[in-house]
Amino acid sequence: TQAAVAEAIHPRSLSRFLPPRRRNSHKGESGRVLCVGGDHGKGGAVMLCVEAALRSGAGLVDVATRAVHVQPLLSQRPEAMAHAVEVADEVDGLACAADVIAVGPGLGQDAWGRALLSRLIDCGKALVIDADALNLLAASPRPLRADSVLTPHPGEAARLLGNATHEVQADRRASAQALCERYRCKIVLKGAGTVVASPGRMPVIIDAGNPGMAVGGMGDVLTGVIAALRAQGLEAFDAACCGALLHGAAGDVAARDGGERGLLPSDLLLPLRRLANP
Ligand code: NPW
Ligand code: AMP
Ligand code: MG
Repeated sequence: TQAAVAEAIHPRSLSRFLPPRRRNSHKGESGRVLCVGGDHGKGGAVMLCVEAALRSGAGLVDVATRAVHVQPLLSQRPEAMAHAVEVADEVDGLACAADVIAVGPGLGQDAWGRALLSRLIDCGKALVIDADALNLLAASPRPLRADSVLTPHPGEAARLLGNATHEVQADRRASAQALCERYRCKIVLKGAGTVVASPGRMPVIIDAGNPGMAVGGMGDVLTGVIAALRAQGLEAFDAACCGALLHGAAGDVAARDGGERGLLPSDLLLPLRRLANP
């Protein structure tokens, strides 16, 4: 079957996806990303997503989050444009202005997150869907744009497939293929040996990353990276492959510098910048 074969890609391939910027390039050309998430108690997740999008080269980054997170976010990262969104329809104008929307980090699964996700799917923009947005989607599936990128870890993949984490892990390539057939979009199945899959295509295995990356917030960084690459014009499958490669390679640089144990998602931010300029 198709799931039996796959192509492995290595950080050497980054230059294939990431040409130098044009000399007279402007921020509009690098795209506008909107990051949506950060319910009460989970503001850090959307913040990591924002920082990763900026360090991966997005031209402009907006964030829609709970009011309580706006001030801390701006004092940490003034380059971000932070908007308090307590009522879901307040996100519409931001969604209209965006080239790509990253939704899910810290979104929660209550009425707030559910209403936001629903409006963002309706707005018809390119989406990168992660974390709680995947859990909400698993609970009530919706048709998605074919160029949407879903970034489940094995636990989220199991919820999306209606099986158990150990079944996902027993055949990761087949699980990624099953997800793209069910949801008709691009899948990044995370974990050691990340699998990137798209309907009718040979899956790609990412030859980068390390067990130091098994720490809360690491996936929230990946979401921002992929969204930034989409905003810079990479098509969805390329953005998914290149994003997972950049993220894994940044994790490897950070682990070489200071070891795997105690590695933090924010340690990836500067290596990301370096690797995004191959
Ligand atoms: P098990 O137990 O093996 O069946 P959840 P979350 C599985 C936000 N965050 N290999 C494993 O399942 C996120 O953005 C906020 C195998 C595990 O118990 C989300 O919105 C942070 N299994 C929200 O929190 C930092 C694996 O999944 C279960 C696996 C909840 O996200 C943290 C855990 O997953 C966090 O990012 C692997 N490689 N990886 C912040 N600073 O604000 C995962 N599993 O229950 O979906 O919870 O991923 O923590
Ligand atoms: P999340 O569970 O959403 O925070 O995502 C974790 C991120 O770290 C994903 O990009 C995983 O691929 C990566 N990661 C976690 N554990 C490992 C591992 N053992 N080897 C390589 N990458 C990992
Ligand atoms: Mg996650």
